[in-house]
Amino acid sequence: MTDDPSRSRHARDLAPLRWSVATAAFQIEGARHADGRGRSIWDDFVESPGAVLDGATAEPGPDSWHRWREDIALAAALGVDRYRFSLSWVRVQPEHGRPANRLAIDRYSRMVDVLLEAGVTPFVTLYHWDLPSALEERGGWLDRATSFAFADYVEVVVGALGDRVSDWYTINEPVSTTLQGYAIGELAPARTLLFDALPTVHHQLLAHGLAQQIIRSAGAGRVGIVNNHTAVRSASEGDDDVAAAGVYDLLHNRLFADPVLRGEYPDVSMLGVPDLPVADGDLALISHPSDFYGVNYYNPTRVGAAAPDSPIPFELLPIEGVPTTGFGWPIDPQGLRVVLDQLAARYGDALPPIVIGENGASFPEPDQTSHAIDDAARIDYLARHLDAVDRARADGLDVAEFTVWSLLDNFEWADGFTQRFGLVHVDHRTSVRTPKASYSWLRDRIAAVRGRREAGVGA
Ligand code: IFM
Repeated sequence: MTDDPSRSRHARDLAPLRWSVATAAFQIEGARHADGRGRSIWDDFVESPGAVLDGATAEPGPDSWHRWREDIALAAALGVDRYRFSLSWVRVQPEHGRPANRLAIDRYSRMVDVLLEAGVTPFVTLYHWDLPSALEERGGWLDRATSFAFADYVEVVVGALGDRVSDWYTINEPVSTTLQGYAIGELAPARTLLFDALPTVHHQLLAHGLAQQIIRSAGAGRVGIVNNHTAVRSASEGDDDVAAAGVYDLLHNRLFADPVLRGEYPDVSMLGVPDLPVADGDLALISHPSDFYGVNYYNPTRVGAAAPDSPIPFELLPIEGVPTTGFGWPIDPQGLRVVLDQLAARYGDALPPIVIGENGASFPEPDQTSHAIDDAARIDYLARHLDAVDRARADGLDVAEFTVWSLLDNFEWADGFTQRFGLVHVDHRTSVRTPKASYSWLRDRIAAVRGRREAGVGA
């Protein structure tokens, strides 16, 4: 227990940590042309030559559109409290302004029922990056109208599932959409607008606010946003590096969290861009208290001053001397603790319980296997990040849930099928699922923690 007022709770007061595993629709569903699905920016991306590293189109992959019962059985046997999955906007609303697609709604509805029957709480992500192409053609997240189109889709979903789903993430990782999707073009919609991408921050947050309002008015349970956070480290103590690290921290972390948790945007004038397109009432909606704040954490980021001719005022630098994942991301669980501490210090009482919405790692693994892959590096990664969470809770930080990304090997966006994050191996040609050693490890860990709790030993 510290004297810091933002950590006023003692570990004894915290509810037991909940366990979850996550997936996302476009990454696992495959079957892009089945059952009346419409077209999203990710269809455009995968069909653009050279955009995806291995040329994969997300099909068949896990083919969860058809094999979803296997996924639920795997989640249930793991012993998780919840399954985090996203809905495909273009399956639910293949065409904006036209009637919703009954086939998709019924299929998601069955999935919710089967999860509940299996004793696993459905935790629905309303938006995980697959914007309808028709909306992108009208400006996508640069256009305020997209926030209201999203609200229209959320009304449909909440009307269909809100009687049984009581936990909702609104928008997943708005920072990735803004920076990688609209600023530098690594992800769909592959725009390269640099700081002219910033209106997408506000329109995604407005979409979050509108969705939250709809869920609240429907009495449909608990809701919050989930963003990717990173611990930003300055390359040196020098003023230029420290200033550059501050700008990157602002862009990656504060630009999204401040309006949600503080009701205001940080000053972005140093980027030489116009103010964000905020209308009256927007910030009140965006900062309306949520039930949780979602944090996806993978790695810290080292930042230094940019070269004088660079169009951006910082440079992302490698972190030497630490192990890395298959993506080359530095492994540093202490970075997760830094993120949690920063959130507590910056937002104090305005910070609701934190839900770790994603944590996990890809490592090189074979495309085919006949046995459980011994993914010791993933076990080590997860164990060390879980230890960081346990220590944070012991120090009174209210981290309510830990979610592993991902239940399954899946389509890793621009990297296609080349990065495997799953607890369960998937043969992307046959869709056959084979649990890895990390799956058994997590199942045993969850069971052991529950066993100790039931025996009255620890939380
Ligand atoms: O696969 C992604 C996920 O869709 C969003 N968060 C990061 C993961 C790993 O890159």
